[in-house]
Amino acid sequence: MKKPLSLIAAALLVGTSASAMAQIAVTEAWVRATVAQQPATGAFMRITAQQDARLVDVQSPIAKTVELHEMKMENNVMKMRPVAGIALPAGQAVELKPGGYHIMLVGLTRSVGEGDAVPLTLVVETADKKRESVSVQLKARSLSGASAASGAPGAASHTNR
Ligand SMILES: [Cu+2]
Repeated sequence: MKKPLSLIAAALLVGTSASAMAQIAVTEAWVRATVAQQPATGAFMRITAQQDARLVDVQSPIAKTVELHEMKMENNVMKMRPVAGIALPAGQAVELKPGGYHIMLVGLTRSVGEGDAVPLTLVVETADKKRESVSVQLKARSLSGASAASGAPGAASHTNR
């Protein structure tokens, strides 16, 4: 899923009119703080695109790979699987949250303490296949601080590799 940043920059340069931009708004972005040696963690946020778009890739300097995941109940078991992209319908807030779609930071290169700011780059593709990247700062919250919102058995089931 990794794309060299230089390619993205090039795509942005040749992108013609500003109206073709997806104009992404990201709010309530946070990442789950980790405990020692934890290899992966989840990132969550609310994304609103002004035009139909898809979140197709994510990068972070603190993770070797970043995956898009979907979590849902199947036969009473909460399952998580990678997805190729997440649809961002125009003008509609899409929530990435525990128990639903989320961003998975895999192969953490450092631990994430509560209150840390973690940089993330979202790569979004518009309907006309133009890509743009959006920089986001995630605020690290502890498990308890996140109140495990939807009661997802979250972190424990994030071991599918
Ligand atoms: Cu996950």
